[in-house]
Amino acid sequence: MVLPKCRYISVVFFAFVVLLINNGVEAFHKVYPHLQSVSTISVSGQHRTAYHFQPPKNWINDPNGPMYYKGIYHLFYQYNPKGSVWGNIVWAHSVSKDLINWRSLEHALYPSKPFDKFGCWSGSATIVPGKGPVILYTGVVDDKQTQVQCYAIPEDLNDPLLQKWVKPDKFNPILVANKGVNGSAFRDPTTAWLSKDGHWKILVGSRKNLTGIAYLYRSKDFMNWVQAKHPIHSKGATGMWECPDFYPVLLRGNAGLETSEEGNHVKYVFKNSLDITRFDYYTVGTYFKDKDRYVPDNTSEDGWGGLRYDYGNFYASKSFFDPSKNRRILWGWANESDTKEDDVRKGWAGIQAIPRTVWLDSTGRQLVQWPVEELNNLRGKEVNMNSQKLQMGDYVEVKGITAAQADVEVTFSFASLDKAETYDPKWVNAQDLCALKGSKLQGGVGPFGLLTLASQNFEEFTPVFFRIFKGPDKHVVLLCSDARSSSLKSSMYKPSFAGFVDVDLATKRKLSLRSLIDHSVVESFGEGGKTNILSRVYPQLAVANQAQLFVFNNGTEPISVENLKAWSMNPADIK
Ligand code: DQQ
Repeated sequence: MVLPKCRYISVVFFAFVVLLINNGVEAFHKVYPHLQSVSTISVSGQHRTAYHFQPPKNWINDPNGPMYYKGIYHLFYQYNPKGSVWGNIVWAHSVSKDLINWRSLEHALYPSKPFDKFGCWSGSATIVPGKGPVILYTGVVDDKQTQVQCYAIPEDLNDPLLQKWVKPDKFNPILVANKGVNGSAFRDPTTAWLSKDGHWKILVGSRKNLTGIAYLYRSKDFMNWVQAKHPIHSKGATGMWECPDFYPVLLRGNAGLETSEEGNHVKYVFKNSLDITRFDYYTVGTYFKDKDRYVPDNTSEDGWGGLRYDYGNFYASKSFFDPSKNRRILWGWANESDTKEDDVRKGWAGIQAIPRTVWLDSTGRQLVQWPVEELNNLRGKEVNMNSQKLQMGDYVEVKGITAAQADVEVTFSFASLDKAETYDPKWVNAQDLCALKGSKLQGGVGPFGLLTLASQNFEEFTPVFFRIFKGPDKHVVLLCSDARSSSLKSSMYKPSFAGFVDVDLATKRKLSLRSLIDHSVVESFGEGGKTNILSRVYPQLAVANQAQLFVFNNGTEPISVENLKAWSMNPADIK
């Protein structure tokens, strides 16, 4: 879809304003020099998560270099060891046998060399046959934030925990910005893939003015890298492309593929994290290997209006292939939505979303994501609801579980779509539409869904719900995760996050929803993981055993809760 002219102009204008506010320096993370090293004295537990990954204290952001090595999952992440706002960035390192329970190790990378003196920023891991894991990361060399790409290798390949990492002087930094490449917007190398022509290839995110760019580099020995004549992909008016990710997916089936796999059974996914919007966008397309160019399919809009991994708070994500279960797994960072002052008071900021298995939908138009199956091992007490009718205005409580720390799977059905409201083609922005038509506004088919983290008298609640419209050719399905009433506290970001769901209701009159509720996060998967939304929320009343969970319907068409299963979740063991 091409952006209408007025929208294009406003996008460019907005992008300029953003860049100007940042004095032309990249927007990446807001810098609060006075708070960067304010050490954490105490950690507030009220909104800490029980089963989403977070370290005991301080700031975290992007997941880095996830991999599976000798029976162990490794997660590295951007971390401020000195405080709970962004700054003093190192690669923290945690290990796990099941992606859910984690043990932290010493920091893997921290500024120690001239080429990373001002920060060890994001990057990826590649398991190089015959060599073992190699980390590629961005080193910041000066206070002007000049960026170069560096590598690190394990000190002991026999240690499955990979506890010590070294940054050899030979070949480091492996990449500096060539003439014509913006050296302060040159970062986040991808996992490498090995082409049939014997070259390793990686991408590095960048921008030239407002054009987002992913440069491609080739190497025969993984150490000497040469920039390809043209980028693998670029797009005007999208700004800096942070944390690009590029990987093959099976055309049919949900198994994952190793990053170097190629052939006719494969499509490609190209993801970038748009610094201007702070959302992760992807396209599905074709990789022309002889030319080293990626072209999105015409069913995948490229840019601001395109597909997102998640229509909520989910950024700087990174995927990896897990050979032990033949799947591709996606990690993403969920930032806080409260204020910096709150974060300093809390003594922590940032969580990782639950790792998600990712594969290509049978339509070929989009990805599907689902929480890794290991999460189910935390499920405790279970309650069920079957064939529960919901008339307009009905709220039925799901009792008997810990509603602030739960996993809920539900299928809703409806007999007819006749009452669906008419869709106005002007409603292209799902989040605005969700704000316009909240969970309490009576509809035709919907709003219906889950009311999570609700306080006793509904002073606070976070609804996750569907609303169905009659479009010109087919029905339009909206999924909302609306944080506007999530907290009585006013000074924070409470967005009405929403996305459209690509589903054909002509053949089935059902929609499914799964929500992972974990104190300050509601992470939802619509229609089996086609449209996903993570919201960060900070209830003041709907906390611990004061929180309640409901199913509800505010549409005139009766809704049936065909089947609901909800579990109290046990805490993960994260040390
Ligand atoms: N975070 C890192 C950068 C990356 C950004 C710095 C994305 O490498 O571009 O902490 O959140």
